[in-house]
Amino acid sequence: MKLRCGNRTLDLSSTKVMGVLNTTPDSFSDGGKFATLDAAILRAETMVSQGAAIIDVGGESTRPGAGAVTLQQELDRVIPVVERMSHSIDVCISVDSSSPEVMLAAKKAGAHLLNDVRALQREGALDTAREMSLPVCLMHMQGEPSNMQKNPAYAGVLDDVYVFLAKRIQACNQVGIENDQILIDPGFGFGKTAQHNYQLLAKLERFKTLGVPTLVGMSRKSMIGDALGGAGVDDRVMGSVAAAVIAAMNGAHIVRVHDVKETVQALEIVKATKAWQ
Ligand code: 7PM
Repeated sequence: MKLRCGNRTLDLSSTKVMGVLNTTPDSFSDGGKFATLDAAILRAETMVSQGAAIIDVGGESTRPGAGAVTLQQELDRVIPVVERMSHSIDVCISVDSSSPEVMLAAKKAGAHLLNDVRALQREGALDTAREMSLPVCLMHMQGEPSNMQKNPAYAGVLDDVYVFLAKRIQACNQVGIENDQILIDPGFGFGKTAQHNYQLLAKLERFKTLGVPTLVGMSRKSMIGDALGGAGVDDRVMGSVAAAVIAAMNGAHIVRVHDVKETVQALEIVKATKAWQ
């Protein structure tokens, strides 16, 4: 499988790493503009030097219980980074947003991939994605970040997530976004208990029949901490790398991670092993 990312093509025959670039809560438009912008670019350069094939730039804090950010806050956090990266780093740039305005501005600033945790369900998002003709990752989320972890419940998490993603792919096809422009993501941590998350990880291969590449993001999430007796977010590197390896062995094409160097090394071992399967 391949993924067009701007004027480059990502070869997804071996699992690729997407590095998470968290923009700080204070936007770049404030006094700290250059300090935090320089820091963001330095971080992106480091992740690329460690082997990240994609850098994911997000401005909306989607952590459970997070309050909503304003559109302007999101623009202020994301656009300056994408703009600077597109002129200074040779890498596939993805923008983690559900807002059509942010998507459009990000493409103008040089982004190559849309990563929408709401699977283009916001008003205008589907049409904007079609107009921009950028590849898009459609992710499953139950509820909203402010309430999604209150009491996640499914008739059957695997079937429910699968059917949701199949319907969103169909919605994209109906407006002319073809499957070679689409990725899917089960949305680990987005309205799921630890058990739901591990069922999705164990049976990740099921999503192959959707016919598009799979992206997963488990890095440093509570599903890792839960399995490690409540390990804090800074003590989840090994667990996150183990989850990335399992996902890659179970067919994931892209893993979205904070710890790029460690994950890239682990995926080399996966690649060496898969060569003989
Ligand atoms: C809870 C903890 C919820 C951490 C969300 C997060 C994903 C994403 C994020 C993902 C895709 C975080 C994430 N997670 N995009 N954006 N898949 N496609 O890393 O799993 O903070 S936000």
